[in-house]
Amino acid sequence: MKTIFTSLLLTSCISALAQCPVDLNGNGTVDGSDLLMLLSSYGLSCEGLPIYEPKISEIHYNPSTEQGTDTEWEFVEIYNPHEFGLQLGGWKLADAINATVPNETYMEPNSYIIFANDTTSYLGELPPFTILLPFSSSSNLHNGGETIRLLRADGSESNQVTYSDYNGWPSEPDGGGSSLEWRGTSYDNLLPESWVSSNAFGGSPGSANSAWAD
Ligand SMILES: [Ca+2]
Ligand SMILES: [Ca+2]
Ligand SMILES: [Ca+2]
Repeated sequence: MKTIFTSLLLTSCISALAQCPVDLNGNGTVDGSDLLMLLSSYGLSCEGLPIYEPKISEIHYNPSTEQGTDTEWEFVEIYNPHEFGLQLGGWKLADAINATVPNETYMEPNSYIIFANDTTSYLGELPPFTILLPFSSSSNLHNGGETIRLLRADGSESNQVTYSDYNGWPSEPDGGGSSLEWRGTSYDNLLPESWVSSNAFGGSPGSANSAWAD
């Protein structure tokens, strides 16, 4: 009887983990330690499970002519707001621009990756330990707006932002000198009202956005 109960419990645990294959401890794999966290904190339900993934946090789609050309200075920033580091090898940006995160890339807690149209512009310009990666050739950010998708290594979508320069989106980032900055973790970054133009000329690549200051 006891054996049957144990095996039933084990079966339901395994099916719980299969339904919500979440890398709870952010170590890059879903395994027994995630199962233990799942059971101790969330029981057998996936409801309320946190998702530890980065977010698209800043878009510099039309640098001002004072700063230079778009080809030199465009960037997209993603931010890991979690207390866990994240394995991001094989993740991609798609649609507006294409870029691939190299295998074995580890994103520290509370850190940033900058995808730059021209990485040489940002060499030595970013805070230490900011990961700097290139757009793949021939992609760029349209000045009228488009969709940026952040894809997991398996190709599924983690996050997307369709930015614009009107319809509730701030227009200053469209060549006025500032970037488009996400207001932070309590704002849905899909919505225009969750974005503001940066206080800093050229934005805040690799650093906290203007609206996050205390
Ligand atoms: Ca420009
Ligand atoms: Ca542009
Ligand atoms: Ca920033």
